[in-house]
Amino acid sequence: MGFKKLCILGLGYIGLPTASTFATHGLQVVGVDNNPRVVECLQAGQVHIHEPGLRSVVLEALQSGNLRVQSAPEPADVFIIAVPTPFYPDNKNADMRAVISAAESIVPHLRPGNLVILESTSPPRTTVDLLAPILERSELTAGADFHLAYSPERVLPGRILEELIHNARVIGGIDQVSAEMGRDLYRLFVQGDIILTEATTAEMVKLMENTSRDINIAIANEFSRLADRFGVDVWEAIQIANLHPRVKILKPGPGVGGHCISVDPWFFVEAAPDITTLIAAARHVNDSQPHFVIDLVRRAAGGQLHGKRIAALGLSFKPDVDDFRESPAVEVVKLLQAEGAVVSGYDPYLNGLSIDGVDLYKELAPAVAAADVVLVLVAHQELCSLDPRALRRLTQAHILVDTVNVFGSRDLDGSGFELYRLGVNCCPSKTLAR
Ligand code: SAJ
Repeated sequence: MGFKKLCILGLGYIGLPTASTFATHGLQVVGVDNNPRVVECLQAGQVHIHEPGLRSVVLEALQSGNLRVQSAPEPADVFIIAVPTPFYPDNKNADMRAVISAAESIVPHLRPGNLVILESTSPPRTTVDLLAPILERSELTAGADFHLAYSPERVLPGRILEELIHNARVIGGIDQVSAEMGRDLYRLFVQGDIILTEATTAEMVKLMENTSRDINIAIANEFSRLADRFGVDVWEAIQIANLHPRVKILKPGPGVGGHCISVDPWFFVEAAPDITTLIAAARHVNDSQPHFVIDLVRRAAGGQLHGKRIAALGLSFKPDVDDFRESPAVEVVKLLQAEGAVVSGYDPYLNGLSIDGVDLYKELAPAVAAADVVLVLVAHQELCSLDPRALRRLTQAHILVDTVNVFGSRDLDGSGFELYRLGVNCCPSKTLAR
């Protein structure tokens, strides 16, 4: 198709790996970010995101001269928009300001024959109803003069570079030619299947994937509450249920975090509130899960949290990443503080996180030394391989609360810990608060 130059707007968790991968596959790539710190950092050859393998791909792209980083777009054959689409915290409506301003910044540079691709997760019909009209301010017509497609990113944080190349990619064009041009572009590095469809279908596919995962985690979390009430070990029950060939229950935990699964289902609810009861209910279940963790810790601590010193182990939104956005572990810490507990935190991936009134450590020993309760919130590798006896030697605490089943199958005999686990009623005399 003769693409030579690509301009990619947004150099975050998706934009930066995508820009670098296109650059290492021979395209001239202009990476654009409106955050001057990101631009300066990359221009100085530093990478602002922790993601396995990313640093070396970015450096290779920069050193080859194929990747340039700057604060504004310039003319190109292809424009990719990969900016964040969070929600407004008060009403959970999609905050599309970054997409709108990225699209507006492309308008002066748009030329006949260009291809524009939106990758940001967006409410249904964004490409046709929001993006096309903005780009048409260029006096070019979508479909006739320039091409337009939606292609969602579907990569898992922690495995981004590998999944970028090997996952199936969906490309939804506003017409057939747009979709085919998108396929020719991504074929430069995508080794998985490339499926062509139309733009609104591709938008829905993305939202359906994350919504279905959210609902599946919500049922696991609700099972953990039921198991607690009925004196059952939810982890054992799930393992047995999953032996059924058509059952695949996910894992309960302190809740659902990150910038995708805890956000995207709301885009459906906003777009069609009258027909999304199940989706909204699952969101409420997952958002309320930190309260059940608090209840468990309160029971483990003997009925009250006020004045208790609690060491929270793991603060990121999921294991083995340095991403603390919408982290349920952080929410648990804040709820504990609100109950008057004195909280310290440990996370081996700490990078600039701060929580008012909480001492945070990258090392385990200072976080747990003076604790009354040790609370495990994220199944980081470091915690999965932790010997309970070694942990016990670091702390005066004898109460261990495990919300992610790190210690469920471990031998704690002789460790001196009393173990309390999410989804296992360890305190049968007291029932769940909610
Ligand atoms: N979680 C559980 N129990 C589980 C699985 C996950 O409580 O059994 C929690 C995690 O701890 C975390 C949250 O859910 O707090 C989300 O983690 P995740 O690993 O399920 O997903 P993300 O947010 O890292 O990435 C998802 C992926 N989507 C799906 O798996 C359907 C990824 O492929 C998407 O590209 C990404 O969202 C995105 O950017 O939309």
